[in-house]
Amino acid sequence: MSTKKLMRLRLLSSACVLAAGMISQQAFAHAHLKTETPAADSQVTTAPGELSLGFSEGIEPNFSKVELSGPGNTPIKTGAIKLASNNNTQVLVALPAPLTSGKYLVSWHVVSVDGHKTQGTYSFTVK
Ligand SMILES: [Cu+2]
Repeated sequence: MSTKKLMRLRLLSSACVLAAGMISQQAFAHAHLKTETPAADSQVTTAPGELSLGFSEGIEPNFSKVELSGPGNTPIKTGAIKLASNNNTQVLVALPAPLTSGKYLVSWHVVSVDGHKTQGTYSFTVK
């Protein structure tokens, strides 16, 4: 391996260490939330049967958590985190009871398959 290549590798790995140290959703190669259903800031007229969160990296469900709170900050009971079959970037959370109308906040903390933690929140409204 050439010295130039080695240097580049070193730079890359130090960048990853730096990124891992930051509490940031934008950090390189960590699991960023890319899509969500219901979508962030959306208003839905039909109460969703589940929450679906699509990440940029594979997720470790045993170390990840998705919490939902409803109007007045009420915690909403959800099913356990599941991954979509054949897609470990897609997190599914069942909603056993229909959501009443109001604003909901989704709060997620995930560990990606590379062992890094990311977290974030978004909300949606059921009309
Ligand atoms: Cu990472």
